[in-house]
Amino acid sequence: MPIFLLIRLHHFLRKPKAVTLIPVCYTKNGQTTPMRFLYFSLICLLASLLTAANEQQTSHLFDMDTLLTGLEVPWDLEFDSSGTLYFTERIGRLSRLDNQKKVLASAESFTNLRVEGEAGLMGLALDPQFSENNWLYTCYSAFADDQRINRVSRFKVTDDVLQDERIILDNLPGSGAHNGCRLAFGPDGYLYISMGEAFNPKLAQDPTYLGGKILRIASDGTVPEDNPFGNEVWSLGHRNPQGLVFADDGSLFETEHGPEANDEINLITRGENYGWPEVTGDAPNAEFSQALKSYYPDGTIAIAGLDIYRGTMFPWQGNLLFVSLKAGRFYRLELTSDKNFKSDEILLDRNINSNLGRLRDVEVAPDGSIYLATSNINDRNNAPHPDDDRIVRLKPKQ
Ligand SMILES: [Ca+2]
Ligand SMILES: [Ca+2]
Repeated sequence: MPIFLLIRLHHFLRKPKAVTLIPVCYTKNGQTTPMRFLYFSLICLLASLLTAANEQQTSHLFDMDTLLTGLEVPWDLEFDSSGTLYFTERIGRLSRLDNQKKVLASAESFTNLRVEGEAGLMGLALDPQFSENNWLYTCYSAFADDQRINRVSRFKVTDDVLQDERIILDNLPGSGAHNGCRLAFGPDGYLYISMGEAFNPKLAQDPTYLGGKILRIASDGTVPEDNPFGNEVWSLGHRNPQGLVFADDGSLFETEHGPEANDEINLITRGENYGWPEVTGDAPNAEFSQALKSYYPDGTIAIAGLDIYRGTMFPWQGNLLFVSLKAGRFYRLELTSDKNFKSDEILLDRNINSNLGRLRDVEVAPDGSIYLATSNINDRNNAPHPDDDRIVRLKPKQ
């Protein structure tokens, strides 16, 4: 007879949600003696625990389709209004996926592209008028006279090729890591850019230094007149911001990696100082804006991509969705009406109900399904999956 073990995973989770039903063993002839039954049950219990640890069960929330495999650190997923996906890979590929994948640009398309460590081709944004002008924007790492920099460039997609590079913001601080580089257009039509402090933590507090900041520019690179410091800086005191998204009401949310503790989710306000390196997390401090939410006081999970749920496929309208590298987690976070933390939920976790490993980006498609990008190539902790890296699509479990 089949033996079913209901494994409750409370002890793995801070906010336990996952319950996994694991069918395990059958006896050969369907009959057992009491002693054999006990012995057999113990073996089955061990086998099922190993199965749970090694194969990891998929979530009870999602049906998952793997859309692409064999990628190398897909970094930023973005959709046009018709639902066609554009995405970067950090090694310097920019591709489009509708019915099939088409590579629009490779490393040579980017001026002196610098691929090393956690640097390379990263942020991607489509122009608000993309359907008319075919302009898209990338943030990438480069060498300029042997200096490590980051830059933002505009390109045009013409005949399935990325062309006409125009550098709109150059010589941003760069390093092997802490490069930031997420892009988002605001409802004001300006382009917002997250910049890491390039391992110059003190300079994150200096409004004349463009690292450790959220920047705001016009799409031709000029500085808007109402920026708070007379340059590109919109907010300061950031460490390595890897997620940036606007809500429908114009609120700007950001994620950033903490040092040893306290990754942050921040609500970004013009001219505000978010504390790095003086303070981290959500401890009250009159001098600095505290995080909307931080994870965790006893260790980081390396939060990266961030989006806001829009659609009807899941009942999560207006929730923040974000993913983490180190913990391989996918979260949703519900806000109060005045934009404070209300609750959160871990939807996927690499140690519990996900075989995706590290997660780099999350993007909600126009149809309300949710896309995730993995980031296991060069994973320092675990060997990559044979199919890494991947882009998957999540729909509600049928
Ligand atoms: Ca994205
Ligand atoms: Ca902070």
